[in-house]
Amino acid sequence: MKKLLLNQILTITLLLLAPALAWGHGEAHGKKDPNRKISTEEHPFGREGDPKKATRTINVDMSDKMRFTPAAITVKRGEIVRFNVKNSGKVMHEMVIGTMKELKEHAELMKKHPNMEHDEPYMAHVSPGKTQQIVWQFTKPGEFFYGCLLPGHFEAGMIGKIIVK
Ligand SMILES: [Cu+2]
Repeated sequence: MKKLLLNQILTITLLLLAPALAWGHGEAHGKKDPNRKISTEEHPFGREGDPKKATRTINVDMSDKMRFTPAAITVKRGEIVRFNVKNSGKVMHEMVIGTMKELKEHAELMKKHPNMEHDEPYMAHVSPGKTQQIVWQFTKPGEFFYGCLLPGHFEAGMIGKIIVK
């Protein structure tokens, strides 16, 4: 009798979990698609990097205190960096790499269209408790930034700096 009850509980738990698991799979589209080719598009702040050629790994943490840790990163020109972007908060966060001008424009756009779906090689939209990767090659020297462009987060200081030497 007790065993039967346990089985029922397990079945119910699995049924409740199923949509969550399916949702997790849904996130595997876009740039997470394993058959997708690496973009060759050049941006003012570099280009997408081949994960197999990554020469450095940097762990970036995002928190509900609206902060990135670390908040400043120095890389060498040409370096292919794998960013492991972790959301240790309880709300959605994202890391978007760009120039300050691009990030500001993008943040404005997000305010007008809060549910805007986007997925580019230079961004990681991360659910609470999850980790996602960005692999990026910094091809030009200069000062670039990364920000969380969810409404209010950028303004609250959720921003970091990348110096390419
Ligand atoms: Cu955020």
